[in-house]
Parts: sequence; C-alpha cells; structure tokens
Amino acid sequence: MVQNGQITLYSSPYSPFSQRNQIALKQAKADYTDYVVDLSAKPAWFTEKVNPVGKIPALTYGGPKSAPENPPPEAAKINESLVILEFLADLFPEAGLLPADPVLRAQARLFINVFETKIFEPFRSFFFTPDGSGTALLEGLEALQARLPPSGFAVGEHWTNADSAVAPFLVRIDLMLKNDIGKYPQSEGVKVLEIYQGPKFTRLAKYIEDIKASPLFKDTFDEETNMKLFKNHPYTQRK
Ligand SMILES: N[C@@H](CCC(=O)N[C@@H](CS)C(=O)NCC(=O)O)C(=O)O
Repeated sequence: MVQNGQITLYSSPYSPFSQRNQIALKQAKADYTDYVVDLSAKPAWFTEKVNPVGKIPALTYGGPKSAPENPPPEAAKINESLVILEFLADLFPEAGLLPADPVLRAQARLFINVFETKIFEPFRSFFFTPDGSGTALLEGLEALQARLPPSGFAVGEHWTNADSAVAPFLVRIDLMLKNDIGKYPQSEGVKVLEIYQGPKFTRLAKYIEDIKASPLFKDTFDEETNMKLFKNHPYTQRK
C-alpha cells in the first residue's frame, strides 16, 4: 500500500508509547502531522472524535488534511501504540519497519513480546510504586538481552519496529536508574544499578548506546524535558 490520505498522530513529548510511533513515522518518511494533546486538560473533542478510550498515542488515517481538532469523518481512527506500529509496517511495506524475511519478522515480534510480558510491568511497578521488584526488572532485561544478536539492533543491523517498540522504555529505564529517580527504595536502587552496570549487561548497555546514537531516536526524544518530568512527577516521588 501507499499513503493515500492524511495521517495525524496525537501524541505527547513525554510519552514513550507515542515515541514508538513517532520513530516509525520518521523511519517511513511519512507525510504526517504530529499534534500534542495536553493530557492535563484533555479536550473533549479528542475522546469524541479521535480515541474514545481517551489515550495517546492515537492516529487518524485517510481523507484530506484537516485541523487535528476536526479529523475527516472518513478517516480510520487507530489507537494502541503496538497496533499503530503494525499498521505503519503494513502501510509502508518498502520502509523496512519489519524485515521482509518471515523468520526475522517473527523474531521482531518475539522481541516485542519479551518486553511486553517481562519488562513492562516490572518497569511500571519498580519506578512508580513503592514496592516494585528490582529482581523482576533485571530478570526481564536479561531475557530481552538474550534475544539480541551479537551486534546491531533487535533483529540485525537495520532498525525495525522491534527497536521502535522497546527503545523509548529502555532509555527511560536507563536514565531513571542512573539518576536515582523513582519510587523504589534508594538502597534497592543502588543494588539494581550495580548489577545493571556490571558485566552481566554488557550487550544490553551497547544496545542502549546504539539506540541513543540513532538519529531516529535522537530526533524523537528531548532528554532535558523528559528528565525534568521524571524528577518532578508525583509518580516518582519517594515519601
Ligand atoms: N497501551 C497504550 C497505553 C497508552 C497510554 O497509557 N497513554 C497515556 C500516556 S503515556 C495516556 O494517554 N494517558 C492519559 C489518560 O489516560 O488520560 C498504548 O500502547 O498506546
């Protein structure tokens, strides 16, 4: 398929879910509008006309370019960042968002699956609740690392949706751990950081370094803005 109509992504500069889709849109060189939704004062039209669930990211596709507040009625409304990633891979088959080889495509999806089943929940509870488990987070990271090839990105030298799906979270985990940000007890953070920066995670550390150096990542992440949010957000404050 080729792009046939407008694309609007509704996003937030703080949202790792949105960044997944911003990366893929850039990689596909899509013609799109990125509209920042103010989540602290979410406009009524967003839930009414774009995503009834009220969450970003959300994407509209099709019809003529129009004001983001008024998406074309005929436009498809798509939400859930991982579904949007699959949609973009289908819409832009030439862009390499997924590899052409079916085995590598399966490996890309398995990589995302490890993140979703083994890292996402430990990440959420470790950083944003007082009783998350550092062990569970490290186990998840180890399982993801085990799927990495010896060099390059998730399924080879070429960046794919597998990298777009995990990179926004891995970099945030990296920054928060190294800057002692999150609800976890400080003593637990010290222990986790020591293991995370130790010889067990050499391959993961190189992967995160490669992610940070990638223009696709750099162009979609403002570290200073995000650091300010992590430091000051009520979800990360220790009592
Ligand atoms: N599973 C969803 C999660 C999206 C999500 O949690 N978005 C948050 C921002 S990071 C949001 O819109 N929160 C606003 C709200 O719930 O009102 C996805 O992958 O897209």
